[in-house]
Amino acid sequence: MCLFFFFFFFFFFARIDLLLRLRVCQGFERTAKKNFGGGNTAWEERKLSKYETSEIRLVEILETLCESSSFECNRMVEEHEEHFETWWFRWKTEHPDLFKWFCINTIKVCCPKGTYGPDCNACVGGSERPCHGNGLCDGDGTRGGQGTCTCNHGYQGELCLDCVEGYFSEERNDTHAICTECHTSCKTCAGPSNGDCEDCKAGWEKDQQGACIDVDECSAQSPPCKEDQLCVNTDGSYSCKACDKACSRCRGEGPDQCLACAEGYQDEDGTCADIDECSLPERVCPGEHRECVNIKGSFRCFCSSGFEDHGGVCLESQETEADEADEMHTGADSEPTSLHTVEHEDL
Ligand SMILES: [Ca+2]
Repeated sequence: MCLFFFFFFFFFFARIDLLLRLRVCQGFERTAKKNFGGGNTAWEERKLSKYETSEIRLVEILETLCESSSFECNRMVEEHEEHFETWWFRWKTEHPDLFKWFCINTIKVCCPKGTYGPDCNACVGGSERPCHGNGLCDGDGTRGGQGTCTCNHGYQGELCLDCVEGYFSEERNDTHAICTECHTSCKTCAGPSNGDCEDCKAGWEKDQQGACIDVDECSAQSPPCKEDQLCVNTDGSYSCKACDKACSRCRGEGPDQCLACAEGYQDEDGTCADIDECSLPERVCPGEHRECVNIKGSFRCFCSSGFEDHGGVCLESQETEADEADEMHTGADSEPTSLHTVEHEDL
């Protein structure tokens, strides 16, 4: 329940703060201009003065406080209408800042910027620059929160004055700190370039000058990729890409970049091309009534039309009346020949 109210007030009054500050000013400005039409007679000045403090002008201002669609804001204005009237007729001159008078001092829901909690204490790092300008103060501007800091990226510590790993301190004293990101090659550093690294990140190593440079993993004695993969070096890393199907080893992409051809392929003028096994002098689909179909990198054997595979032997199909009756019952599609007898795919 407490948490609900915290969030409710936090978001609600963060919005009210902005709305009040902006809209009241706009309201004042707009309605203030209304009677500055022209001339400068005493009569006009009296009339202006009257309008300036009139309830009509208050109503006009209150009407512009909230977006018409913002139910919560409108309800709040309605709920506290008396407060606004009191302020308008009694405190406006003494406390011209409506936000401060209303939200901070009267209904005690807000705190001044840079302060938090029931007593509006200063945030860590002081109310002027909470978290030393490098983070967000918990509960800033509200009656809730702890006043502690959530540091911006690159900063750490209770006071947000220390740099995280991978950042270096450009400036640092008791109240100010600027942390800047290291060069992408550094794990830790003292400056912005790769020559300023204290330690290199994984995938980078120090050269003779002490700067961190990329490790070319692909040119290592035992490259990190599999034999049938292409190694691609990248800054700080590497990647492994499958060679073309036609290659068992490769130096680049495509069948013309093979170092050796994959099974089922052979070198033809520097490119690994499919072998047509079916046209080889030696029959690859032995046995009677067996036929061969060439496919990329392989071939298939199947029984000729009218024959079926029975344990590796193609025998004449024997479609009995019983079989036909069976098929009529099940409605199953019948395949006249078996195309699935022997497969040599992707060898
Ligand atoms: Ca690399």
